[in-house]
Amino acid sequence: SQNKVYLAVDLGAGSGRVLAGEFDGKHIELHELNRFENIGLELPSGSHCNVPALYQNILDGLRIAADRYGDAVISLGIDTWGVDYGLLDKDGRLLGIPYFYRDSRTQSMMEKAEQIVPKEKIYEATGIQFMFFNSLYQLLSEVEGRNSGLQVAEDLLFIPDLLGYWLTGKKVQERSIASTSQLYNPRKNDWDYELIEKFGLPKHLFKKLSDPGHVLGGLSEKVARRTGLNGTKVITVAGHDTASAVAAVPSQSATPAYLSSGTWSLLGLELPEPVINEQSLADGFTNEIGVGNTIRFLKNICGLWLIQQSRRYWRAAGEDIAYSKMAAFAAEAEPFRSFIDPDSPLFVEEGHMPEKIQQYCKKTGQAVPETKGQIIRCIYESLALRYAEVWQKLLEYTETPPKTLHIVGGGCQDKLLNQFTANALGMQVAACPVEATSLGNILVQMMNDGAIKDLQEGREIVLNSSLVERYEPEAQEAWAAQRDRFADVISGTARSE
Ligand code: LRH
Repeated sequence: SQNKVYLAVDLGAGSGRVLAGEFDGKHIELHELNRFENIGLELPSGSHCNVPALYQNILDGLRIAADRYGDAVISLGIDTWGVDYGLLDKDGRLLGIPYFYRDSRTQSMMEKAEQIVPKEKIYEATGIQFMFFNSLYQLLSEVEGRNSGLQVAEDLLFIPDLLGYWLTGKKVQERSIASTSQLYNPRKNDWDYELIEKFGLPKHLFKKLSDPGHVLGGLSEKVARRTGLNGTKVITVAGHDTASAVAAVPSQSATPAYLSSGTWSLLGLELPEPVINEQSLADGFTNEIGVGNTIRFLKNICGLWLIQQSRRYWRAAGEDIAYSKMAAFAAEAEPFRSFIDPDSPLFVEEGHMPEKIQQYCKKTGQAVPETKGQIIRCIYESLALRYAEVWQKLLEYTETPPKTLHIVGGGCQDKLLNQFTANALGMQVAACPVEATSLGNILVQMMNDGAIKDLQEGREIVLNSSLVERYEPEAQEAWAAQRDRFADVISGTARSE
């Protein structure tokens, strides 16, 4: 009999893709149907996300799926980066082009929010890490600016919900993506209406939440005609990409440890219940919602953004260097020359990354990296040492420390960084799968379809479908010394949570 095919639409802040997962009863084989860049729109009103262009690219991917797989396509699911959203009027029309989270409109909104509700109270209610771009601060900037869209909006849809609406005509707010807003209460399993009211946000925008694994609807007639897909259902998967990625972590542990490595590095544990207390607030840990209402207890660390931005800088100067080449440069450079704090506010905004890294090193009295290799090595080692710092803290939250850290996502292709991570943490690292996000997206569709009974079974299928590479810690004495040096270097500099 024919294999079943599930489609995953997976959009990151940097790029998007449509993939097909073919399931033969034992393994999932992924095929990329369409890959495209997620290019922001710089307009007089700010930095926007070109959702209409993403939508066209999704439709192109679906057409390819129809040509290639026809009736074998069972369903599709959509996941995207967190926090961003669109507002709709009473007729379902988009009110303005959605903003990109790095837009400067959230400047000083965190302080503003804390004047209205104390930081401790916001954390107590939501358990979410304070990041300047959370939907809360984006929405607060709209309240402050008396944004006309917000005043007439009938619906607020996060990006995966919005794209799902365009495909099906059905509107929902899905729980995992809603939990990234910092307006969701993981203990009440609902929006925190008290916060919503205190911040002056229209209450009617926060509706009944839907869980991953339900049928959103069939493709609208228009979409079916345009793509040639008939009878394909859209399933509400874990709309937050990180939630989908963690769903596919091939771990057998009771509290799986993962590093979802992309533009951001999300390092944490999967826990059954939220952990919201003074210590987790001080440590800056977040409690996002996963498949099956699990908790992603993790920290957002500035990740490959540093590498992506450096690459872009050199490309603008006329040198297009592949990521593999960048890693090769780093491998040849002298070890432990200088460190940065990846989470310094200096690196948050776009542009001039290598120069900013040099500035940081100069300011902290270190050797200034000059060559590309020195700069990239500085990023890699600093990332690994930052992971180690966060890992030490994470260990305080579990009585059964996992023996392996699973690195998933695009960043797990970077062998040098994987090895550095094993060295810095002093533990085994298992790298794979690269496309964890799409696999997690597909697993939820398979649960809906009855092809698998639960996530546990799904994770076993992922393990059987991928080639996991293991890295054992090396050079432990040298790295232990560098952990202390790293702590000294960064101790005097500011940190954005
Ligand atoms: C990763 C991610 C992360 C969020 C950020 C906005 O793509 O979803 O989990 O914090 O983007």
